[in-house]
Amino acid sequence: MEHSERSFIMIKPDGVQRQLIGEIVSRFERRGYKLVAAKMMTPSVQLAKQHYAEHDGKPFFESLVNFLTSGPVFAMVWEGKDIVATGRKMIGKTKPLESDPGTIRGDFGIDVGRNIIHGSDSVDSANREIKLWFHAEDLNSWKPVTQGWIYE
Ligand code: IDP
Repeated sequence: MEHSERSFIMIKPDGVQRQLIGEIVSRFERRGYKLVAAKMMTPSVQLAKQHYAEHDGKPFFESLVNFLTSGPVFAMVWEGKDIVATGRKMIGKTKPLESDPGTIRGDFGIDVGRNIIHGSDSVDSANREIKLWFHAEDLNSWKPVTQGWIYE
């Protein structure tokens, strides 16, 4: 019973400003996922560009980088069974207005450029993003006592 899939989840500057850190962390905790790393930081332009490299050249790229570097973000690594796909479901669609109520973007957002949170879109992206934002020694291996009540 090893559920070691990991995802990089980041509360963007709008989510931090709107004091949604506790709300969002709580949703992942209550679902049964395990927090293995977290830090608050203001990303450098270089880091933001690397993170969103796949969007380089798109019309919204510059404003996206400006937004992400405008203030502190709350970067996290969460672990558990199917965390990448389930994390995306919990987050909602890229556009908050297209996100169902009950999802994070569907409950708290309106505009795409203020969509509160990032979550890795594949296991490969997760591995890349975790390496980009965290040092290996910042990732905690631990076994929550609740594990046997969440996984059968
Ligand atoms: P995702 O965050 O749901 O994975 P992506 O398509 O990877 O969505 O886009 C990354 C981020 O770029 C989005 O979360 C959003 O902040 C921003 N973005 C995406 N498309 C647009 C757009 O058309 N206009 C403005 N910002 C956009």
